[in-house]
Amino acid sequence: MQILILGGDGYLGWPTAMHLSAHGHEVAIVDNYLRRRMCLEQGVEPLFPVPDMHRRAAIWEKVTGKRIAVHVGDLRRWDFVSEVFQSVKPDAVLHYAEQPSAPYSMLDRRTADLTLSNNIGVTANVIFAVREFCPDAQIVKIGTMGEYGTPNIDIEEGWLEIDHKGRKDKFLYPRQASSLYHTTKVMDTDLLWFYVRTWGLRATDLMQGPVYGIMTDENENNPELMPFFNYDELFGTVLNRFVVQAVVGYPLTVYGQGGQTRGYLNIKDTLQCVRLSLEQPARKGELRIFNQFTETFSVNDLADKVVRIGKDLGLHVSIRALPNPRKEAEEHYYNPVHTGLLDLGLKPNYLTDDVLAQMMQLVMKYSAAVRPDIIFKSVKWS
Ligand code: USQ
Repeated sequence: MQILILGGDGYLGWPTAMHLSAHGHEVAIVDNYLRRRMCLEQGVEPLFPVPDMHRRAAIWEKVTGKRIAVHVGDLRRWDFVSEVFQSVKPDAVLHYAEQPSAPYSMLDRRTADLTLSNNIGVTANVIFAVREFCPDAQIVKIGTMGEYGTPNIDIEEGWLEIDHKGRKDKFLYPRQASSLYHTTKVMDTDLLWFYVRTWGLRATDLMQGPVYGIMTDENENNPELMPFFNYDELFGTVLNRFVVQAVVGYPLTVYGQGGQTRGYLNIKDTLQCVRLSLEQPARKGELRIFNQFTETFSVNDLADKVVRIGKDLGLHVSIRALPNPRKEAEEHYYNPVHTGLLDLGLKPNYLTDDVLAQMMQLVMKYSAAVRPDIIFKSVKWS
């Protein structure tokens, strides 16, 4: 397949590009380096330097003989979007091109506006471009488990049948996000569903939980191909942050009571899930939704694991419960269904002690580069 990856420079975008290329697909990536610019703007940086997209594609080609085409530009601009779609002629479009941080979206009015206009505007352009240039291509979009929030009932995979006053119908599962970023993902799903109904497009929306990890099959033994890995409060996900904190002796930043439970997955499983969704596409006129995670943990569960494995590795790891800067339930029911991707063939890489120890050992090689001052800034929701 000819696959166009939007957001190909990011934490997940670049590893996905290599993975799909390694599996025999023709891959083109697009990015405007928004993540890198937001990091510069906020004075935070990834754990290790990451070459730009042209350089990474050249390294990949040298190692594998496979080419990844690179397009640099802003997907909010229609002239750029139409040029890319007409030159690539994709069979499938994988859409990661969003501002991905909940805390960044809650910083101030300007970052809220950027999150809204970038995320909704790019999703709309992707939909318009697919209809105009490649109406048979599947759109695979990364949504988030955070769209559902933490309801006091089981979370289904995207849809809910409702029996009301003796009549039945099926609807998108109720969504109640807990940050502006997560709310833009809810809006994306609504946009997709409207145009799937109206224009008969085919789409898969992947409700992904927080991802952890660095190593994938494609970057092993080649540090220059590792992902853009953040550990700061704005752009780092919680387990990635805890691992870095443990390595440098910074007490683990558990927010509030630490009972916040989410569905987590290894970065290797993100790659599997998107590949399986691309290779076994939704039907025309179908919006298919999968819950993309492999196991659930509370923040306390993760902190306890990191303390235990850290001690095995000779690290001094402690926990510091901090007042929660976010507005979220700290003790709640959480039972989401997640069978759809297993049915497509996902073979999970669970968070075993070995996996966590390997990740810590890798981060230990970069401990001198860690900047403790960017770990906790307390971006408040209120
Ligand atoms: N948390 C802590 N301490 C920290 C950081 C986070 O206790 O130092 C807590 C948060 O309050 C939250 C949980 O850990 O309850 C997860 O936080 P996170 O920062 O790992 O995840 P989140 O902000 O929800 O966003 C991340 C990604 C986002 C993705 C989302 C999936 O940045 O792109 O959509 O995970 S989900 O969480 O399922 O919505």
